[in-house]
Amino acid sequence: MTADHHTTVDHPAVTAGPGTAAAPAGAEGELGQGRAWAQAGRLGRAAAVAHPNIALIKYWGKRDEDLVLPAADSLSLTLDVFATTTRVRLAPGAAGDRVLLNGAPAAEPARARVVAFLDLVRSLTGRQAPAVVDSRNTVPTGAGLASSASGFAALAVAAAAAYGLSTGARGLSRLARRGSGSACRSLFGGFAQWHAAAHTSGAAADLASYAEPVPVAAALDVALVIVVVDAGPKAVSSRAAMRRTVATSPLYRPWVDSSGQDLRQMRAALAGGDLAAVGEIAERNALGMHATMLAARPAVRYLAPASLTALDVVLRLRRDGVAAYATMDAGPNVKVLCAGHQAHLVEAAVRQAVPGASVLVARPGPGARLARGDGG
Ligand code: 2P0
Repeated sequence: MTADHHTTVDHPAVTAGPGTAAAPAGAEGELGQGRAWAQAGRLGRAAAVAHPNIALIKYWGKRDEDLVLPAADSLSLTLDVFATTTRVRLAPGAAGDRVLLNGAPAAEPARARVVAFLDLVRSLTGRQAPAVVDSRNTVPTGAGLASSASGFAALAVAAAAAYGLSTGARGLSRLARRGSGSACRSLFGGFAQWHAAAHTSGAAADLASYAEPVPVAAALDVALVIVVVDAGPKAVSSRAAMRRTVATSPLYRPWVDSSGQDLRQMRAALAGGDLAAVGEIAERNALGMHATMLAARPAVRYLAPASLTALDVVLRLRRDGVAAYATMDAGPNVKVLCAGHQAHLVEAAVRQAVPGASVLVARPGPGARLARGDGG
């Protein structure tokens, strides 16, 4: 960790904007400055909960691997399902960090990523104690269902509180980003945009690259029907896949350029409450991202036969007048964006057409926050 990283992460707290659930309710004020936060720092232990987010405008490719700076802005919806709860307890006498994932010692490379993240928090706070991290996911890990987003968002909040880092939601978003890019968006509830700050580099970009809530028309009623066609871990990690895509895909640059336009149009569609436009933009952005991977050398193909069956159902629903739009991440599972009041129609159609898939309906969920209990 360089001195640069040490000084640049530690910037003044910024009040979380409207639409975020990161700030605890009541008089405690902003996450990172309330009484519960101060107490966690004194006791050296904290627990936090975070939910995954699904990008409607995708993050795919970094311009700085060390600082986790993306090539382009992305925009996501935080869900109300698949929460991760993470407890961090400082263990001053221990020989090193202990990392538990769903009750068992974490395997590599997950363990090393958590230890590197704790090293970053230690460098920011000057507290050198090792820690015990106990993280519990309610989502299959590594299956393209955003477990690293909820995982590192919860870890960022719990570790920052336990080590006594005083910062706001924006600082925590920047911190979570260093663990896993998409995690910076899970600090916030509902829709959030992660700024790439592509016009800057190094320390200035590190300061400017965070997520924040996006204004959305109050009337916009959305649900995401999640079609899990395969819950197993993927063959190629998203980190490796995006690296290969950036390095070898001739379609990558054109997609990044069109993604900027998608993002501007998406913001307008969300502000206007135009579900059809939101869905169309999200679907083309996701399929374009998969096209960049298919053109990588060698190709990265996450689409499975059952994924295509699910995509066909979405087209059929639209032909039948149901506003349903697909998005996919670094895995074979399909997420269908639709109106909340029509989610049951989409769910039934998918269940019938994709036997063997597990299907559940998610809705907009809250941002990362300290959990009840002291994390002990
Ligand atoms: C996203 N994905 O925007 C995109 C779309 C997958 C496809 O963010 O290397 O686990 O830890 O920064 O955040 C998955 O990438 O990658 C991801 P790292 P991350 O949600």
